[in-house]
Amino acid sequence: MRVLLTGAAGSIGRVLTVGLADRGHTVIGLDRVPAPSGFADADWHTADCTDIDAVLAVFESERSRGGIDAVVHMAGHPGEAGLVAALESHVITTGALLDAMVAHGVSRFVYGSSNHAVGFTPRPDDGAQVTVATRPRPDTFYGVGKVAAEALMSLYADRHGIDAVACRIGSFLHEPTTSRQLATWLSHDDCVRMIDAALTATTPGFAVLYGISANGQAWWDFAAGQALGFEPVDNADEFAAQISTRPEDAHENAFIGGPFTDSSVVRPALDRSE
Ligand code: 15L
Repeated sequence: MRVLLTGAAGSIGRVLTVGLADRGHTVIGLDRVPAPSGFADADWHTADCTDIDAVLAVFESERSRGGIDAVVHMAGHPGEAGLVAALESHVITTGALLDAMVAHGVSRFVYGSSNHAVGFTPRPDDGAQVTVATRPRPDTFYGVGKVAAEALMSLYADRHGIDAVACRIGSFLHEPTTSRQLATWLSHDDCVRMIDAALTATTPGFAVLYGISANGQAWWDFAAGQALGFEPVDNADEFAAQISTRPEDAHENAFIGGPFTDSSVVRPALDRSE
């Protein structure tokens, strides 16, 4: 598939660029910054996804080169900011990309959503796993942005028939380093497996899955990902012996969103210092 990858210069983007190419996809990078080394200039667009004209220009210029089959949207600020910044970073960008897809007849959208869309969900204490049917329960304005972006995807799936898969990513890291990450870790290779499955699943419509590795201590249900063909392989348990306990573990393990549920991240919705 010819895949337009937003946030291609970011940490997840760089892993996906290599991993998706290894799986036979042609990756076209899009980011606000110039191409990192390893990207042919011809396969790169420097543009801001909040700018619909810039996004449309990317789709237009790719038309003569074989077009775009799918969008993988990983661009966006990966942490907490004010509400306006969160809406721009996660919702406006998603809206601009979905509008460009409708205009150009592109029907597959894969989104880097986050566990923080349901971050204030208490961790089940009976060994049960949280499913994708749990209600949206953001822990931050970041999480609110992810919930709203998922809602837009649902709208465009119903209204325009777009296949839109929201991957609620856990902790994308080389290795887990905390107790919570024994549950939430997503390895680099499993991230590539997840996105490849979301790209190639047959007519998923609007779907949500949890983006974690095959962690023995997972709090989140694997079924939704498996239904789309995502079979994670790595397991954070392999690193458990090297992870020491910390005083903050109890708080981090109380809710899905871990440190994002801490009072230290609380700020006004309309933060005038931004
Ligand atoms: C995320 O969505 C964040 O982008 C990342 O910074 C981590 O906080 C991660 O979730 C996590 O929950 O570990």
